[in-house]
Amino acid sequence: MCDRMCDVQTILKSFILDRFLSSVPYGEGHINDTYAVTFENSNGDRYRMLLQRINHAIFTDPSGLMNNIDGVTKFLKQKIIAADGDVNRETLTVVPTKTGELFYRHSDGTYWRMYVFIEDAITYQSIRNQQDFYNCGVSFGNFQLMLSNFDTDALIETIADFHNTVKRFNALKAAINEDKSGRAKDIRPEINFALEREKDAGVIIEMLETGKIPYRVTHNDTKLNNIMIDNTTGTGICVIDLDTVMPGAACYDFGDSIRFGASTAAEDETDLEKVSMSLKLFEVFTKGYLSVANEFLTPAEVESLAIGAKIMTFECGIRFLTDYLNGDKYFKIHREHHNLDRCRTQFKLVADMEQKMNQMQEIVKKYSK
Ligand code: ADP
Ligand code: GN1
Ligand code: MG
Repeated sequence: MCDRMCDVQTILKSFILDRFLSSVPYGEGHINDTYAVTFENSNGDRYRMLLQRINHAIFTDPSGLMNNIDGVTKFLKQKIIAADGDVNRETLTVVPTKTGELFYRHSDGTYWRMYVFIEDAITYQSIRNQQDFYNCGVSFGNFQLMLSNFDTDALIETIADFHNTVKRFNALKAAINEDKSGRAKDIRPEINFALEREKDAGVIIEMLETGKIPYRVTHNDTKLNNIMIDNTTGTGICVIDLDTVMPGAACYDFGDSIRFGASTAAEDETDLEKVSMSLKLFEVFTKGYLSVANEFLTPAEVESLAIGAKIMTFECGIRFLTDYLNGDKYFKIHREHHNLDRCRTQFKLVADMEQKMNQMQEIVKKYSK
């Protein structure tokens, strides 16, 4: 692991003094660099920790970011204790440095944090069965419910305008005009698909800004692989990747879950024939999410869910397309044209959701109280 972590010992020793045994790159996130690190304590017991290099090109205020995560996880821990839950597995636990900091700043300018490793649970890139996705809906509903009385003023915006789809759209227009990588001429169909839907970009922001729907504490990145599924029970045990927990719309979380989890193919599938939004999966997630969220959502928020799924998918497609035009500067890529492939799956899903919007709205109605 020494390409990015050249001074492993210094970084690890700033958190834990036990004997370091090994470290392996871990997970499939697009943003941070993650490692599973094994230690051995003085009794000879082995245990793992989760080490992450915070992507500080994206999260430009690592201190504010870690304060958010510390505040949210401590708040969640109180609720978990009150509900007699397992406080070490049902939320992330930040491991502070030996000097009590929430992260370590290395002399090479990189930022590192450590979490307790949640064992006997796993994240999935695609669902194994419908029950998994129902359980995810329950977990993300619960996450919003537990944070519904968290003080939003205590949170900084870790990425400004993260789900402001209008600003995302404007960034796309700028990227098309600048055409930094000279790729615009080859992707006219994708560019046109986005430009034809300019009016969609403002839909959720307008609902928030006019007060039609309230700001809530939302996760904002509710991909399937940001939820740990317990190996024994198969239920969602812990919502992870809390970097983007910020005030937002409830339908951001609902929508992003559908975008990723209700797709019949991977986010970067190149055979678009395989890509569609499964109404069956949409239904099981909606059923799980609303079984909890009916408790706090307003009627207008419930009404925003199906459209939120489309807008979040559109926004993600725009972001992949923008990054492709800008020369792949934001999302990690693993092959040439990776961001274009990702953009294409998102736009295929958007087109499919446009066809299925009435049925999606009916399903939401069926499970709302
Ligand atoms: P990214 O922001 O890059 O997506 P994540 O925080 O989601 O990074 O972490 C990447 C992966 O690492 C997750 O999908 C999950 O598989 C694993 N992971 C993250 N946190 C933990 C943890 N505390 N315990 C065990 N595995 C974890
Ligand atoms: C990124 O970090 P990860 O892989 O969970 C991105 C999300 C996108 C997602 C697309 C901070 O999520 O917003 O929806 O990729 N996170 C950030 O897969 O930009
Ligand atoms: Mg993640």
